[in-house]
Amino acid sequence: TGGLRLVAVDLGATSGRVMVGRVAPGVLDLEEVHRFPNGAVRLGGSLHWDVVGLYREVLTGLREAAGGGPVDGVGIDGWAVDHGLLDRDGALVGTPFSHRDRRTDGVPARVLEVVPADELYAVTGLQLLDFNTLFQLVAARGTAALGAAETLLLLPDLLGHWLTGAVGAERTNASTTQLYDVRTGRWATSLLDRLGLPAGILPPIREPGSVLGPVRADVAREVGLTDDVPVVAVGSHDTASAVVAVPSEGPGTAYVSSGTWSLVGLELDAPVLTEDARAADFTNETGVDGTVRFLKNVMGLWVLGECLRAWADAGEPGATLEAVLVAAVDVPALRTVVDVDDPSLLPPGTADDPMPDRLRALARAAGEPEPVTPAEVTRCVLDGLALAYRRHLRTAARLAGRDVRTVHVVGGGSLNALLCRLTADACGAPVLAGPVEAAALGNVLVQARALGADLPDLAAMRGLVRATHRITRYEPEGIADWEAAEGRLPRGG
Ligand code: LFR
Repeated sequence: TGGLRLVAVDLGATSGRVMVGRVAPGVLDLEEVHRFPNGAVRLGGSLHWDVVGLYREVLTGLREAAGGGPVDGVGIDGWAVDHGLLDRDGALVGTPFSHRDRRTDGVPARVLEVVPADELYAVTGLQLLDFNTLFQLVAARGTAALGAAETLLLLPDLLGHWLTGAVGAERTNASTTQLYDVRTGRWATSLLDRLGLPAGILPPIREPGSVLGPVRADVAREVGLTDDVPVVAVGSHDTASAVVAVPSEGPGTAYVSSGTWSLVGLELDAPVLTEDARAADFTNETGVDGTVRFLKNVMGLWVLGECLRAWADAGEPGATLEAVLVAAVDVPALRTVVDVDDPSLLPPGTADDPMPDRLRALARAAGEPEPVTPAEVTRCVLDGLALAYRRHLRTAARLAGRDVRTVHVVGGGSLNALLCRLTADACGAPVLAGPVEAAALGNVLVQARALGADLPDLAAMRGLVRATHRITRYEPEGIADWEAAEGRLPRGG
């Protein structure tokens, strides 16, 4: 068996990459062939994605991949909830919005007047994030773009459509929209009806592992692919793909998928739709093979990334990622405790209102010492992330009736040794860090199975990840009193 050579497109909100994965018995490796920065663009006062630019980057990556040898399949995953609208000619209407745009401020409260929170949770099982697709559509009611829309495509499905012509909504990403009924696995059409939203724009749901179709002939020619290369629907939600590649060995493990966002939780067999889960605002997203991602969004390394951007713009000397992480080790633990999930940290920093100032404002409001230097700000963010992971994992364990004995950290944040140490310490459990490119690996694994590799289930996929990737272990060290720190959080535990 020669194995498979598969292209994984993994779109992150701050960077995208195109990787070539090789899968054969006992083999799973990735080579990055193209990486590009990504970020929302302020356009006419709103935050948008340059989706045509993203498509061009995908083509560049495909060309690189095709140049290196025959390609057996292509899969696309990316961040959730954001989408494009197509009109009846199949043309994009409007410019897709970023979920960090402020137009959904206050929308959830208006929706809850029509659909009470307990009812909404019973149907969708999702945490109330202002940017859920549901709230984005409610904010778009009455706009010309929504009026002209015939089809809504989540971004990975939109790019897949441009590559193949196929139209559909891959299930794992559909489950993040809050337009999806987690009980039936169908679109929640009566919910849309009640809110005056056009349910007819939601395309048929397709399964991760199904084939969209071959790359269009003109596109294949343009990038140098052979005919009939299949585009496979993977877990197109990046978090779904990342969780596929969490090298866990069974229950008793939790994960932190650590990228721009940190997604903190458990993999379960069935959603937890209890009143306690709703009150804790936990989400039940659908995973590959019918699993449930029972988790909470934590603001993640976005906050540090925005600080670094602000320091670079201000010409702050030596405030690189490497330097601030080294310096942060020497800042006393829990010097400043802030709630990193505070909504003020969601929008991109601006010249007038840079991210470090927002952290200082939160500290002031909570009566905490203000973090002044980049090292202090960095430590404040990392301590805050570790504290959030601790809180949410305890809550997840309680709500799901599970023990958490180890915490897997995957994604870019698994390279952040200080954050991994703090996470182990805060959670009181060993952290197993890696793989870094979990989403791309999960993408490749689901493609491989769809194209005939002997990877019957998630356990087999994870076994292959364990056998082929180095995992770094961090033990709790007694760095700080995290329990006491919880009492310093404005919202408590
Ligand atoms: C992570 C992620 C999260 C989702 C957020 C917004 O990249 O997909 O799972 O909540 O981005 O789409």
